[in-house]
Amino acid sequence: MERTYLMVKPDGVQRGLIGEIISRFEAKGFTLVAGKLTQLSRDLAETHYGEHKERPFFGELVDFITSGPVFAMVWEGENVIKSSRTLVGSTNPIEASPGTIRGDYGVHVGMNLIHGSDSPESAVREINLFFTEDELVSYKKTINQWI
Ligand code: IDP
Repeated sequence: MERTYLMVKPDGVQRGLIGEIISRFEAKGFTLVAGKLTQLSRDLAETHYGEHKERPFFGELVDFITSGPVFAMVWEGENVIKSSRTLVGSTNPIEASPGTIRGDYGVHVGMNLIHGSDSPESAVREINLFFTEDELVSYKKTINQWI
């Protein structure tokens, strides 16, 4: 079963949207494997967003993501990587469809509420960056046969 890394960003935590965001992935039928409230160090933030190192917004992005606690999560399910990106919506909330998290709650591209892994390789890398193996809980939900 596929796993992905999702993270409620500091704006989502401050706005009290952790519960709402978790509800959307639960309602979709995905399974929560791990979750924790944590404050990112600059080092961890720079590693996580390493692919954007040369972009003009990199400094602003690292400042923002380290500006308050985030809620880090691992979710499991069929095609969860692609499917969760659909639930999250386009990077820029202006372009994100209504019904998506960014479309419903986001205003600014720099504060777009949530991060979601964009490929199987990123998912493995990001899960290992934020969680140890013993923090990942494997279990079966009997409802899964109906999803
Ligand atoms: P994604 O989060 O939808 O996968 P990426 O292109 O990987 O989008 O960009 C990572 C994050 O960098 C975005 O979620 C957003 O917070 C931030 N970002 C992207 N473009 C800009 C920009 O032009 N200004 C400020 N921040 C940006």
